[in-house]
Amino acid sequence: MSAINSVTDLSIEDGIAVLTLNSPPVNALSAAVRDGLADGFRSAIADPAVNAIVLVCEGKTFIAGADISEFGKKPSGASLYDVQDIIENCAKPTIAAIHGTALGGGLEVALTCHFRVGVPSARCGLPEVNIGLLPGAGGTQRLPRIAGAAKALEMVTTGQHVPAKACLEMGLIDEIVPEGNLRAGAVSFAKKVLAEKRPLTKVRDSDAKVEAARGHPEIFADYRKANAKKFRGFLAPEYNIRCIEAAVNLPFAEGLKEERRLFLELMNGSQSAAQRYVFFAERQVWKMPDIPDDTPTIPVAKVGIIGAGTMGGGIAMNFANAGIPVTIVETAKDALDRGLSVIHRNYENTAKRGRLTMDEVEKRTALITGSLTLEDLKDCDLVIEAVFENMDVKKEVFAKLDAIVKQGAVLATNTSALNIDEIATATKRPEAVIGLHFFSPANVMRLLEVVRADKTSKTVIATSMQIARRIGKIAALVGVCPGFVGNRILAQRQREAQKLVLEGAMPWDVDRVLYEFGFPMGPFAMSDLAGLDIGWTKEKSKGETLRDMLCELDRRGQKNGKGFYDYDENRNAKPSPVTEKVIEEFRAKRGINARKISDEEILERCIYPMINEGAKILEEKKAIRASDIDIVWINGYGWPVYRGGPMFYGDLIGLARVLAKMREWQSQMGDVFKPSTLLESLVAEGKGFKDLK
Ligand code: T1G
Repeated sequence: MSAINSVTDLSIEDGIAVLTLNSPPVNALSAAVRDGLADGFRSAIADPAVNAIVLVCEGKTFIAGADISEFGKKPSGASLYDVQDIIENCAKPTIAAIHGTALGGGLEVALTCHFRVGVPSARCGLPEVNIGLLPGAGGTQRLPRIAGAAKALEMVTTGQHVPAKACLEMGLIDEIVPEGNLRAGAVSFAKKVLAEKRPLTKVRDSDAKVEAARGHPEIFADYRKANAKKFRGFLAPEYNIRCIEAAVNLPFAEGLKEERRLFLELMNGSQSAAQRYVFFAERQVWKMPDIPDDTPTIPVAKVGIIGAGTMGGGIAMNFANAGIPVTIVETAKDALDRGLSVIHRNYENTAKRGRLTMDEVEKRTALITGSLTLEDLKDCDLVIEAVFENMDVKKEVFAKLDAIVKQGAVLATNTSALNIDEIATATKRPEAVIGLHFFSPANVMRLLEVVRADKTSKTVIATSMQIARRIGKIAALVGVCPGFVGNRILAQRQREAQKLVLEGAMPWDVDRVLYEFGFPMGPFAMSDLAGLDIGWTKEKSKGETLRDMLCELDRRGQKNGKGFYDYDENRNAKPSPVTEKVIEEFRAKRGINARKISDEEILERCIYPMINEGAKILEEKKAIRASDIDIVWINGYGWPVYRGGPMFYGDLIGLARVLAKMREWQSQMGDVFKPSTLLESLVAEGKGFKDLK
């Protein structure tokens, strides 16, 4: 075994050269790895004792793509294209031996080898679209030549990781070798190739599958149409489609040029910058500076949930989905039965959509037990309270839990707004109390706000973050304050959206601007979906808000076909002349002269106070880092990932502009627009949130 460089070794066994990469954590194509590949292959090619070359990786995975952390930096080392040319023009058989995930540039390197073998657990994919890019090293030209245009379209626009078996079926992998025996399996495959004198075909020269799609533009037109809603606002999916079109309609070299052109456009654009930022932010969010990685955690083998309502039921499903038995407690049998039947129905619907087998449905529902007594939670490791949002009720529940549940358990509340420090005072073990704020529907929404209270122990925090990962959530650790991070920032947008309507805009104007910005829905359409009468009663209504007036006119939202919008039988919304009249009367009663409000002002008035509030959250240390706030908004509130989140967006447009606008509005409309001190100091130093340590 000889070292080619710090991350690459070369050994020769019976005439087979084995080039081994070892660059943790994921053998990404860093400069060192590219240099190692170039020099390693050159050396093996030049060595007369070598008849074939196997490329294999140490660690948990084959090459998982280009090194994303190098993007935007001055390139160094061998270029990926040069490495690929060396491999592809090798006259000796080359075999890529795949384990873990061959992704992006990693699969593109493997596609320049003559053959690919993999272990059964291996997966292959071109997930560049998930970071706003496309496979920029020939992947969009070589993949369709193996998998065909339709499969290639699907892989490059979804970024899916395709299991080895399916890769074998589509010809992406030539042989599956025994799990745990990759190296030996690849070497014997190489010997077989030599013994059988198999032809050394370059993927780039295999045109049959792309020719089959030539003259069938409907493949692309239908695909665009079928995915228009899903790809709305994103540039990368369309650019990936154009590359596959180029592969079908152009000679390889032309297609490669077109791929390069489109790749550079995306690479230099703000969408990919945002999505790459989010890639790393989703990994950073788990890191808690004052909670060491070796902090002891509590093993969670049994979970209790109090309240079988919408939230309680959804929360229970998360644990059952992860194979953790759950006991769900209600105060009354009918409420319990209702809650359990909703859970059952949800699972059945998922099975109907083919995403679960009935066997899995049975397994999961069997893990959920209903109960009418809190005593049944005494030996739970984690108890999550999801009862009515009332402080007295919460404190009463926690006092009972404190008396019943074993010492050492985590006592969590799903409150979305109440003060958890105060809830904890109802127990003699405030160090065991924490907030686990799920988002509705709790079994679907990925986000979990883990809310540390003043006395919450590090073990309870570490355990909560660990359990969050186990149930497939992305968790952000936040501090206790009204609305925590997500709802606190949401309140800023909602307030301004309401005010803009009083000042002259219509609800559908505000919704359109935010929809075009990339949110799945605007605040008024969202209110109609949730129901305008949540927490509203005729008796208590004072007709002081628009919502009051609409509810008094029996406009309850989508559920009765009228709210801010009017809805047809298919729930399609259209602006309502009734609402328009209500708003004009509302303004007239308050002596407000409506004014024309531009889309730009609507957007800025809704977004800038959110950024300012995010800055306040950081200065109050209610969030660890700015990117955590972005993760909360992308995963919990529909902020478009290709805009990176409110804090990233603030840096993108320039904090000076945000501050200037906040000061202008403060002078016109008062201290609700008071700039955060942090925002002022960052602007004064010419810095952004990205510069915060
Ligand atoms: N570049 C740099 N760092 C990477 C990386 C990459 N491609 N992939 C992972 N990491 C880091 C990550 O930040 C984390 O660091 C650690 O590795 C473990 O990752 C020319 C342009 C491979 C499925 O998009 O999907 O090729 O936080 O926590 O859950 O066409 O990582 O520990 O400091 O995610 O086991 C295309 C991205 C690149 C794949 C493993 N490739 N990676 O998941 O671990 S663009 C990708 C993943 C490209 C070419 C183009 C996953 C994984 P830290 P992890 P994991």
